[in-house]
Parts: sequence; structure tokens; C-alpha cells
Amino acid sequence: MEPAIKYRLIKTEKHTGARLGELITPHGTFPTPMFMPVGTQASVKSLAPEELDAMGAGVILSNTYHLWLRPGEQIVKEAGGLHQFMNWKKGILTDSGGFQVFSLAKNRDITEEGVHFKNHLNGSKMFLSPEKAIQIENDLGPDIMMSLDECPPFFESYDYVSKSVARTSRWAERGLKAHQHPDYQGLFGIVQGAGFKDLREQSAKDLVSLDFPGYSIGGLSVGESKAEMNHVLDFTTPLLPENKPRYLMGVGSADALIDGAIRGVDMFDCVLPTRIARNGTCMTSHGRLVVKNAAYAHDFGPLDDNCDCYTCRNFSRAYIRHLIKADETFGLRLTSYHNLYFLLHLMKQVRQAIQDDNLLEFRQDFFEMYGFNQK
Ligand code: PRF
Ligand code: ZN
Repeated sequence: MEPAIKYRLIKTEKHTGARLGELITPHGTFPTPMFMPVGTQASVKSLAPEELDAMGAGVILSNTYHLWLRPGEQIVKEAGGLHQFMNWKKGILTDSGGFQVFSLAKNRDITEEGVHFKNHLNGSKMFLSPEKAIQIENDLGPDIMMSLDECPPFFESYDYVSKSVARTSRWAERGLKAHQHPDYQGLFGIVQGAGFKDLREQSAKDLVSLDFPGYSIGGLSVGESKAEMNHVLDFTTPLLPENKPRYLMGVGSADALIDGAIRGVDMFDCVLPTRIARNGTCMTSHGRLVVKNAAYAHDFGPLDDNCDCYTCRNFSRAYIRHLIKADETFGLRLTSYHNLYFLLHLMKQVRQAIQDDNLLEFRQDFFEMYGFNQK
């Protein structure tokens, strides 16, 4: 059987671990490193699929947890799957629900069997097991699915994380056995282990022995510093097979995308660009810009003078500020469009820099303009 998801490594950058490649999925082939916009409820908030397509998105992310609770995976299945349901023709990846249970649900209780918790919408009792997560993902029909994992806090004790990693490995194996469509849905294993090198090694070893078509790196960007995250990536990506994609979960700040790519990460996702867009914060080549601020009331220039997105080509800071102040939803659409375009375009520049073997110079220039201190 041909695997559903294939990764092709095109080249490794000369001076870093960055990889230029492509991800071949049942819904198209996409260049990596790439950023995946998040559409938690089968919608990238405020944007139409045509708009995501126009800005160059190749894969979007959705959530097992949310779609299971509402509208229920059976309705999505009845629609013909998530692609049909939301009319998105390119790649879709779903998270397994574990992380969302830990961040949203009340009274959660983790056992060997799975996670008991209370539905955050209506308080009813629910149970998510590794097999149940896979059944839901099989019914939703994304191209890429995640195994059920536990994401322990970064500063949890060694003893706890050690037991948690072992359980996440057993859950990954149970999920793999329950998976019904390995021919058209690729299931990834998720490496955990917080900041402990030997636990990350154990986790990677367990998962690699199960031969997943791709590997996620979880448990990062959960409150640790950027330096700590980069340190964990430094020793984690080399544990993963060269011929499989690596996905760093829930990371979406511009600096972290560049630093992740430098360490050999191929895929990223985060709600950050769309979330901050909805409170009027824009990512620009000169750093973050809070367009709501009074300073922009008379500013008829674009959000970012280096951006050629639909928003920046057509609308001014003053206009967008006015829309947001007046609670016009169009304003949030414009900032959401720009922020996603900004990260997709950033990844395009990163791919070009890998091609040209000048990623460190690119990083230096970008960080200088963005206003980050180097490290
Ligand atoms: N596990 C899963 N989803 C995630 C994470 C994780 O560790 C993270 C951590 N940044 C974000 N989303 N399943
Ligand atoms: Zn723009």
C-alpha cells in the first residue's frame, strides 16, 4: 500500500538544518516549510476558501474536539467529509482533540484508557480514547490526522512527564491499529517529553518504530521561553527520519517560524495571526502594529509597506482603524487576510532563502527590521 502522505526532500540549506521539500497529499502537493491557517470550526474565521486559496494556503488545520461536539462527526461524514462540508479543495489536517480537551474542558481526568471530561458547551460527560479520536478523524476525512496525545506542562516533573510520554506512545500505537484509511489519510505520531532530552529521545524512538508517515512535535510554545523551545528543537528534529515531514504544533510567531525552519521543521500552525487580527493587531515587516491606535487615524498608508496582499493593495490604516472602531466586521476580515498572507509570504521567503543558502542572512535582516533582539 502506498502511504497517503509522502514527503520529498528537495534540499537542505548549506549552513543550517532547514529543509526545502514538498508534501504530497490526496488533495495536492505543497511546498515546505509551510504555515497552515487554523479553521477550528471548519472555517478559518471570517475568510472564504477562495480567499485562502488566493493567498496561497495549501493546507489548513481543523479540530477533532470542536467538530465532534458540534455539529458531530456524523453530520460532516454525511456531507461527504470535511472538504465537501466546507468546500475546501486542498489539504486538511486535524488535531486529535487531546490538546483541546486539556485547554478547554472542565474536570478532565486522564487514565490509561483515555480522557474523561466535561463538554465545555453544555457540561455533559464525555470520554475521548485514542480509538475514538481516530474514529472521529476517519469520519471527518482530513488528509492528515493526529494521534491522541497528552501535552504535559513544560515545567512538569520528570517523573510525571516520563509516565505521560510512555502513555502517549501506547496511545499512538492504539490509534494506529484503529486507523481505517491509511491509504488516503496519513496519521502522524506526536513527540512529547517537555524539556527533557532523554524523554524526547524515548518518545521519538517509540514513535519512529511505529513508522508513521509524519511526526509532530508537541508540548512546545506552552509558556517556556523562545530559547528553551529552540533548545528542545535542536535535539528533537535530528531524532526524526529525514524522509518524513515534521510538524511543530501551535507555533505561529514570525520569529519562531524562522527559528523552527532553521532547525528542520517543515510545518507550522497557530491561531495567533487570526486571533490577534480580530483585536486589531497586525503582523508587519516592521513588527506588530496595533491599527486601532489613535496614531493611525490620519495614516492613509497600507498596514505594511512591504506587503502586496489584497488588504495592503486596497485599503489604508486609517480606513481599517475606522472599521474596527465602528465594529464593522469587514475590518477584521481585512486584518485576518493580511496577517495570514504575511506568514504565508514569510514562509515563501524562507523557502527561497533555503534555495539560495542564505537563510541566516535572511533571519538577520528580518529580525533587524522586525525589531527583535538577535540571539
Ligand atoms: N498536542 C496536540 N495539539 C497541540 C499541541 C500538542 O502538544 C500543542 C502544543 N503547542 C498545540 N496543539 N495534540
Ligand atoms: Zn498586507
